[in-house]
Amino acid sequence: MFCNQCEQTARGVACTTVGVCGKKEDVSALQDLLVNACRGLSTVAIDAAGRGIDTTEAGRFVADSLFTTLTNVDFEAASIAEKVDEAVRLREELACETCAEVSGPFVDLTPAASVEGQVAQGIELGSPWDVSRDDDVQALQQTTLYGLKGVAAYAHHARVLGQEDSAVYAYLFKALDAFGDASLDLNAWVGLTLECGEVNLRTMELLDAGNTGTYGHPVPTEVPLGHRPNKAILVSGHDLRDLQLLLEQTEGTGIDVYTHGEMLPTHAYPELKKHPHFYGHYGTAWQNQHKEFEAFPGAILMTTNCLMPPRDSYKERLFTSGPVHFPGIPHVDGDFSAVVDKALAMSGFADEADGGSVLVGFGRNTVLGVAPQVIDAVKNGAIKHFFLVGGCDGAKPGRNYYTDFVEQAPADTVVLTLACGKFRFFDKQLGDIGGIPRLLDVGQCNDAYSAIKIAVALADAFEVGVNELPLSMILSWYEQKAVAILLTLLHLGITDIRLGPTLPAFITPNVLQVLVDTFDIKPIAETAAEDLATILGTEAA
Ligand code: FSO
Ligand code: SF4
Repeated sequence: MFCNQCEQTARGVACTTVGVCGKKEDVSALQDLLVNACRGLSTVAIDAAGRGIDTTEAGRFVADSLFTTLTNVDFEAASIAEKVDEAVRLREELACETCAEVSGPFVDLTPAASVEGQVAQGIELGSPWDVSRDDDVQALQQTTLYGLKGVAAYAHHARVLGQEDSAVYAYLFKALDAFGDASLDLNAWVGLTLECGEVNLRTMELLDAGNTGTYGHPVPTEVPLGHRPNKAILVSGHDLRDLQLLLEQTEGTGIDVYTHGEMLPTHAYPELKKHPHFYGHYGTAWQNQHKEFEAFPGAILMTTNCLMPPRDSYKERLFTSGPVHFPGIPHVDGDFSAVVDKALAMSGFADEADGGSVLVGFGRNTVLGVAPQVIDAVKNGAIKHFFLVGGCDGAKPGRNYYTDFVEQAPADTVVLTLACGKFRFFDKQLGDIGGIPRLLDVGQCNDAYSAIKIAVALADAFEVGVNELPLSMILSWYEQKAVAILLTLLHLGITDIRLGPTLPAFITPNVLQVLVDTFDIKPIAETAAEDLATILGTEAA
């Protein structure tokens, strides 16, 4: 196996025997086979679209398939093998027997009949990028592939809420087909990689429309971090639709629903918060789930990443939905009665505990609703600088930089945050500047679009470009949605981004140099104090 797609990859190079995430060699081989099968399907879909055939189903399938290959989503060999078969079925459906033959890698892939056979096939066919190309082209192919996986995740979430755009699927086909095109040089791959960022922006726009169109714009909402005496279900991941269904199906059962990890910002959506049993938030970021799930006295539903291989202590009360699968864990889609039954059979919380609260709901609508006050505060010097401290959390050491950064940010600065990295500081009391909270939770990683809209609106108000704003982006990455978001920021021409805790293993020194030269992207410094001093032009403390 060779997997280098996430930040915790072994030795900072690649996982080659078993994933640090717990992914096994058979699953890795099947994921490679599935991506390769999607490459063949994409080549045929491009040809079919040229013949006027509707390829929407194939587009949806490719998006869903790529989503399952994200870090911490699908650990189950059988479910991936089924998708390989489905890729081939769709490819055959789109193929034309009487037309000129379509050529390209994997356009005639025939999957083995058994899961074991497909594993062997996946190993034999290898990684879904062209290993015969030079290292820099391979690096850009990998960057594009990982960005595509992020796009695929957002496209899936958007589609579940009724939003899709055939242009997004067309890009998935185009990029996957391009992996086999030996005529594309380094520059062409730079273009395709940045185009991934452009398509991701469109995809995040669709998701934003799906979320806000279905559930309303997030409003500032205080979320309890304690608990109250009732039966309980914990919902983790990112999927708002699953949460909605779960809230509806638990209505009147006496069960309270708690969020975990990236589900925290969902408390701010009017159409979700209206449920009185949508009570509070429990726990922190994904990498703490072993301890937190173990201690939770109810059923647990994992809707998307980041699932860790579960411990025996809570295995029998864990359920997966959507793209998530784990061997031996019941998969439930839409009908959550098994989750409800499990919660009813458990003790739930026996007592009341006041754990304090956090404020969420500072999406673009809320923040731009107070734009005049924010602009005044900047003009009169009350707010000197904005920091977007956003991105994923993770288990590796070095991430305390982000906690330090927020703690040490001067009192005349405002911190916007999103994604699970916020759990390093989400409950810090940073106070306010003239009524504007100093810590503003924009939402999930899936809400990066909202942060971009806020930055663009502020730039418009000051009649400058985003790069001229007193705004610095301090990002943390872990998995492939973060790659897609980073490519979007680069596509928008945003410079001077600080990225940590380590740079991606799939970036070669030459590609890094291009990023540095063009976008002035840089790794985070050793300490937060150093970066704060550089950004603010002050002496390090
Ligand atoms: Fe985190 Fe996981 Fe949301 Fe990621 S829970 S790490 S970027 O999947 O998606 O922020
Ligand atoms: Fe390793 Fe990350 Fe790949 Fe898992 S997803 S196998 S941890 S590189």
